[in-house]
Amino acid sequence: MNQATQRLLDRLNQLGTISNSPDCLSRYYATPAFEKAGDLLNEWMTEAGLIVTKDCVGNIRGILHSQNSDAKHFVVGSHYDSVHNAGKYDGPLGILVGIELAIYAKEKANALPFHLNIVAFADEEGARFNTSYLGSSVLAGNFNLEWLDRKDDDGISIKELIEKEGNVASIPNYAIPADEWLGYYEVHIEQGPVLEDKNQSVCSVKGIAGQDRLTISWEGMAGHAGTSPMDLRKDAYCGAAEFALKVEEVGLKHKEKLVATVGKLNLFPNTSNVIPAKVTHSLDIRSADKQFLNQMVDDLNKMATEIAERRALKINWDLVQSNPPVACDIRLTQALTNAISSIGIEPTNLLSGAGHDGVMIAEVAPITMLFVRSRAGISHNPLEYTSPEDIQDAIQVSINYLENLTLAFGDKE
Ligand code: HGY
Ligand code: MN
Ligand code: MN
Repeated sequence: MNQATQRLLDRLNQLGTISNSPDCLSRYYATPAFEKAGDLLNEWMTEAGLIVTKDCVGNIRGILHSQNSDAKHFVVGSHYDSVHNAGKYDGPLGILVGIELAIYAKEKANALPFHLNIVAFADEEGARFNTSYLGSSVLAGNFNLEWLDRKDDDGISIKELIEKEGNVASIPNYAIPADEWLGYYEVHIEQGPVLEDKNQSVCSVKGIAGQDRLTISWEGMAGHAGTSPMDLRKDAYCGAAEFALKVEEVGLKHKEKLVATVGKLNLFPNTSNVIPAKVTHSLDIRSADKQFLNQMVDDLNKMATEIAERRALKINWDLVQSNPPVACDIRLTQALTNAISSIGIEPTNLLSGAGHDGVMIAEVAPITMLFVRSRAGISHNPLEYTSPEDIQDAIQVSINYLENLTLAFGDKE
């Protein structure tokens, strides 16, 4: 294992211990563990010789400047927030490969025809507020001010958190203007089984599936579990449960092109001898086909309304975030494919079912992604694992990709 891979693994393991929970890796946006991980990334970027800034949303951005002052920006990054009970590769791997790229490029910075930016994005998962890509939307200049009033389970708003670090009015200042982007590159674990089936360490990505995130609440009536007749109840949980099974049914029926998940659920008053009065849950639904995705969301909305009417429940259907499918840039992906072939790997181009920060950045710049094999396709789970050998391949391919871009853009800038 070479020095870069060893250094990356040491850092990845260190980040993997920085958690808000003693029992599992849990690093939600703007929590103490998140801040601690950010400080460490800031230190490593500075050590690599980057000019580092942190914005009020929490993105940490290190720049290795080209000698050509009006060169464009090539951004390499990923996220440093996590889901609850997370694996340690999801997000940090891409940031740490970026830092290794900066270390590699440092001594040849003058030859770089672009400003190399390494970015640790603040809130890709959206686990705390159910709105994802808060961080990357800042750099892309498409931060949605409507998100500011969203509150977490403790009633804290995004606005309050940002205003602890700075002011909301400054957010547009942190964007890279669309005409100053050269492109974006993210190295990320595949989080699926294909590379393992193909016995391949890495592959390029052709695009990212569309995703809608909703928050749905059902309101019935609290009642005594011992005295309320079964046929006279307005049980909010049974309504939500019936709907969740409908979600699964629709997903199974269209399993070739749809995934749908009810992953988070809050119940009130959440007491064993009280009929649930209110249930609020998430709905995460995805497809590469935007029209079909819209149709499925409409169909599920109709099913939910029918269940609510039949059970005399009040329903609230809130579309929190809707991201269309995005395509990776063909030309830049060709340079990445050449880098993959240059280490003797058969090029494969996969669609990503998982969302990534490139979804936001694709609105203003060409994006590329490299997937790295996940053992048994497991992710969002402490069993998530990627081998040192595959990580070493990912670093080498990334270096070769940077060299290909330097050649391709060197004479044009
Ligand atoms: O949910 C996702 O696809 C990603 O992990 N944010
Ligand atoms: Mn991720
Ligand atoms: Mn994730």
